[in-house]
Amino acid sequence: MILPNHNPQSLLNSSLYSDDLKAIAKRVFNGERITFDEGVLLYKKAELGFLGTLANYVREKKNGNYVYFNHNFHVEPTNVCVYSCAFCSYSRLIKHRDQGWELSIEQIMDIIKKYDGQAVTEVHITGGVVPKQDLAFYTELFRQIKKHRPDLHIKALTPVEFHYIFKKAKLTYEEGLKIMTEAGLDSLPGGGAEIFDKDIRDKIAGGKCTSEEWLSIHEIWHKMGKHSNATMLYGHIETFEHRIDHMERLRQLQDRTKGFNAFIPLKFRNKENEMANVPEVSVIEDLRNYAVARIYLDNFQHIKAYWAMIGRNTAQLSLNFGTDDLDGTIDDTTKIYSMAGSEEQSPKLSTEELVNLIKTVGRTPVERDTLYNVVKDFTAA
Ligand code: V47
Ligand code: SF4
Repeated sequence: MILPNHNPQSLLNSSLYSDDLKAIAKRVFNGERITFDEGVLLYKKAELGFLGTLANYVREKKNGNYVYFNHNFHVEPTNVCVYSCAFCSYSRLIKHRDQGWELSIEQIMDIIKKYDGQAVTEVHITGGVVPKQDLAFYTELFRQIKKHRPDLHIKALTPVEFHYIFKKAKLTYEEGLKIMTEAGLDSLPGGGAEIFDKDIRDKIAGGKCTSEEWLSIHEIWHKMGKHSNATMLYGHIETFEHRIDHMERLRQLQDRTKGFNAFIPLKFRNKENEMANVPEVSVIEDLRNYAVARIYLDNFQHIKAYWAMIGRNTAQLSLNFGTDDLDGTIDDTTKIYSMAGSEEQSPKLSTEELVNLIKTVGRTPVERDTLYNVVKDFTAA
């Protein structure tokens, strides 16, 4: 097991590190924010041990020894999509819709009802974008879910879907989000952010909502007193500057609203998509990226390692490189990552497995709900 140095101050005395890196460490120990250029410098110059030690310091200051997870499952209403993002292994274009699935409200309710009597707290709903799954479809779906199970937190849809649905319904973002909330929407997942730089976004995800639209929808949502997550798709054709630019835009929005719960770096997986020629980055790069995110995003409380995407072993390792959240039990209900080549071909973990995974690296598991209220603290268990 690679462990960061648990005496972070030793970074300042070590002859291994240059003065510019030590200046960044000093700033972090003083509780100060690092700059754009310093973020880029960390990516370019700092090795894994340095980053891990610094990120672990921040992580323990913010979240102690705790690692959060929840009891959740996914619903993917369709994998047919009007868009054709180059990195997506999952979607089937409208013209190939016979190869995909498009669930009806009844079919989705059958999935929801499978969890009757089980201690799940969240349903995560997202998928492709199709004209049929419009405002009326989702508001009716949310109403039926809440009627059947009022306590189930609905974390659903991204600005990619909202932008399309609201435009079609001739609604402003404010009007549309209000209607969705009244129907039962509780919070937003972090998807669709990809990478905010326009040139790269146009190349890999052209046609769907812009970065400004993504950020605007989250800002409006936060100003309604609601919460959401943010993701970043990394390890493809972007540069380190693009990653810091992405995090900088999120950091600025978070300063204004404080509405983000967690930041979730998503590793580009290259199986059977238009970008299959782009090699995947190494596990070392994954850990470095988690660490830089933890150090840079000083106003985000949680950094999530999404185990279904990164694989449970790397997710476990990342708990020493800045992350404090593993997402949830999932129950083999998402196909996005298995189709893109994740190690996890049937993502499903029992509470016991998640708890053991966390305890094995000496951390304390805490079951949370979507908004990070504690459901069960496993300190004594
Ligand atoms: O937006 C699609 C990504 C996202 C690939 O908020 C890919 O709790 C890598 O956002 N390689 C959807 N990534 C998933 C998502 C998410 C997942 C877990 C938890 C939360 C949360 C949010 O998946 C998409 C896109 O960025 N994605 N294809 C791929 N080949
Ligand atoms: Fe559609 Fe989302 Fe896949 Fe893009 S990433 S093609 S928007 S399902």
